Amino acid sequence: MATTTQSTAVPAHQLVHEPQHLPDLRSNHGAYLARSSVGWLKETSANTSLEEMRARYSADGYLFIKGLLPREDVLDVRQMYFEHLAPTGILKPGTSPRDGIFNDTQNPIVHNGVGGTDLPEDAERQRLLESAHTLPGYLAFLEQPVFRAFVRKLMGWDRDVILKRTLLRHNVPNGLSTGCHYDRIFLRAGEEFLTAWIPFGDCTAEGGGLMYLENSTDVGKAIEADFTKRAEHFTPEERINGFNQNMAKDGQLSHNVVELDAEINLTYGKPDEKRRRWLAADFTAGDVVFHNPYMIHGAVKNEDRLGRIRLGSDLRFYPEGGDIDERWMRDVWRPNDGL
Ligand SMILES: O=C(O)CCC(=O)C(=O)O
Ligand SMILES: [Fe+2]
Repeated sequence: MATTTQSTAVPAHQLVHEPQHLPDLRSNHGAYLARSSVGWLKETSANTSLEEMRARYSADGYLFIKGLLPREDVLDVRQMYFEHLAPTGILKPGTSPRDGIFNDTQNPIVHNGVGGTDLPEDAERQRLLESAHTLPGYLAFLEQPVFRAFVRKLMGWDRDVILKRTLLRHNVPNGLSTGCHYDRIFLRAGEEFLTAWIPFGDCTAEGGGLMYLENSTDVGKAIEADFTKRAEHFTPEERINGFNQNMAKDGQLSHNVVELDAEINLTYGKPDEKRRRWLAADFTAGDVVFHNPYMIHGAVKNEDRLGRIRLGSDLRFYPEGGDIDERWMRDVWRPNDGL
């Protein structure tokens, strides 16, 4: 059930809908965020004007488009991925790979995916995670002309380049999720790149979707300026390393969203400003969220009541000829690529 929270003077396309029950959001460690620190991502319908989409992206640092991609194509990738991983025992016996239901008799940590901190120890599991990134159906999905044309139109680019290193990340229920970060930590060149996060399957806020810190572009930039200052004496190799000694072990700002929220509020909150909330969504297959290099975000811990495995992919686009982090152009994701 959605209720409208703004006055009727606001044009219909700018209305923000606040369902009555905000989700319980937490990351790998720590408590749930207080409800007063939680909100919903602003939805944009696929037929919104380009001008309005650009205005939202620029003002909010993200653009959450409902139903941009054909649902069945997105679910085809989900099915393909879980058929590929099925030999690892990740799926509940008797369920379909298209549904992607976790076999909860298994230890979630053994079934860690890419990005949820440490990889599974088992070499065969790692090999399958790696080869999933070269499944022909997945690579074809990334090349969809309509989607790529949309990215160029949104950004006003004549030609786009998609980085070869995309990340297909699954998070099983009660397993580990991606920590909180902004993408520029890992992509050390170019100010203009665009990230598209695609959930492959329906995924509720509490089922491991992304959460974004509201209006955090400036905070990301301020943290980056601080890292840059503290890295002045570093060698160029150290500076380009997202895991350098300024950073947490795995380059994330934090795996505890409550702690990070308090720290950011203390350091960057202003008494006359409304406290920033963490914005989440119930995603459905076909949705895409675009975000800028400095927006702070992370994955919610997957506590899906239906046992669904969260699968998403992060794609990054640059304008052709733009300043690019070439390390991400070398190859698809590999377990030991050091990035
Ligand atoms: O899928 C995830 O867990 C993280 C995605 C992400 O950080 C991104 O798309 O930039
Ligand atoms: Fe990210």
